[in-house]
Amino acid sequence: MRQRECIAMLLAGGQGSRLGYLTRRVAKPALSFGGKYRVIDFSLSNCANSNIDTVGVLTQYKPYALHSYIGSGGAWDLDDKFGGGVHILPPFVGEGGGSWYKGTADAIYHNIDFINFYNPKYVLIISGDHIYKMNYELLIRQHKNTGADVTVSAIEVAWEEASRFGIITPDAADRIIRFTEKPAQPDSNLASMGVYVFTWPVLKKALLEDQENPVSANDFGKNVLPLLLEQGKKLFVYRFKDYWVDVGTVQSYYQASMELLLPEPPLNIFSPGFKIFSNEEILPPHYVGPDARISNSLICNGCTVLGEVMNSILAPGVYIGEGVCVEDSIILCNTRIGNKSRIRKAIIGENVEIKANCSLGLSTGDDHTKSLITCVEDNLTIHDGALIRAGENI
Ligand code: ADQ
Ligand code: ADP
Repeated sequence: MRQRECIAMLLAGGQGSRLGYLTRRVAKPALSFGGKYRVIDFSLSNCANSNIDTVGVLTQYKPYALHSYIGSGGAWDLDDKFGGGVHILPPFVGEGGGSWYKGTADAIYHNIDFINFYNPKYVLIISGDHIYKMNYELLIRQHKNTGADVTVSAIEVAWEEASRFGIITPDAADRIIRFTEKPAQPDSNLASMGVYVFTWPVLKKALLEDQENPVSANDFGKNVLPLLLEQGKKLFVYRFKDYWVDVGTVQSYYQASMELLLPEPPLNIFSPGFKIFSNEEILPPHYVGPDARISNSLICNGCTVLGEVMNSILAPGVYIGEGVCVEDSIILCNTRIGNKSRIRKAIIGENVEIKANCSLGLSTGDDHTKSLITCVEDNLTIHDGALIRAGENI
């Protein structure tokens, strides 16, 4: 019997276009984070840690890296042992050929059969774009206790950020009165995290009605939640109090990464209780050479450090040559930095080869360039002695 009380649908199809150079080759959920992880690890691990054993992963933009990374789901303890597991749900191909999903609700609509197969009472909708540790059991418990049709997980954000999110106006009992997707003039700073629990029959009916509206963008925030409010359905807020970030821009990706290096990081990846799992390749231990100097950094397996690394994150398989100085930077998988190159405040993509004597991200002295982040796209080769200024993207 495949019936489940609650299954999760993980939206992993967005490009994350504001991440520019970082997501040109992979979808945002497949982007490396914290050296050892990919962004999607956080949502998949949250499922495993919340006893949700059945997850449908909806892919769309550049899905191949994501598909091979997820594999059978075993890395997150989500394989098919008890009839659950991670199921990759590629875009729907109809009689007229394939097409892109319109919005998030369209993506779920095309997978109604998948959800019906498990005949759940509740469906948890989550996104593969967020860095957070969350026990979804608490959210689902509140959903049951309030008898809600939908519970929207939310967090207070800085007022100046509020127009990037779906904004909730609750009443005194935290029932949602109004939901506005990315309002120009927000009247509240309570932001939807894009994490919802729906009572399945309510969701199914709403998805079908939403498809009948020819002007709908078929999006949860823009269309489905406002539709349910209009119909007088019970929508409640679940207030999440912990660390949560949508790494939507280069700046927020850089900042969230660097926060891992603080003496008391707001997201603790070292806590044993609530583990974040990842499907890391098996690699040899990292090697630190005789003249190497490393401080306040995360160094993953398979790295070789012969030079100096300060306040930086090295993903698996990175090579740092002799006399190199890397500072305040994030270096992604299998990238090589040749002898005597200097790197400051940069995000260097995967499989990049920076030859010897290069200079990247060094400021020209004036304060303006000092704060800029330099990005290098995946798979590039940068020739001997190249000079790439702070804030340049290549
Ligand atoms: P956005 O992040 O702008 O806002 P959206 O671009 O719709 O929402 O993406 C939501 C998630 O779904 C992302 O993980 C994305 O990768 C994925 N996705 C988008 N379209 C998809 C598709 N067709 N198939 C599969 N996956 C898809 C949303 C909410 C806001 C809320 C923020 C919080 O709409 O109300 O405040 O998330 O980050
Ligand atoms: P950002 O987070 O920077 O706004 P997104 O990747 O979330 O960018 O893009 C917004 C929406 O557009 C998402 O729903 C995403 O899936 C969708 N999208 C991205 N690229 C395409 C594409 N080439 N065709 C159709 N939809 C796309």
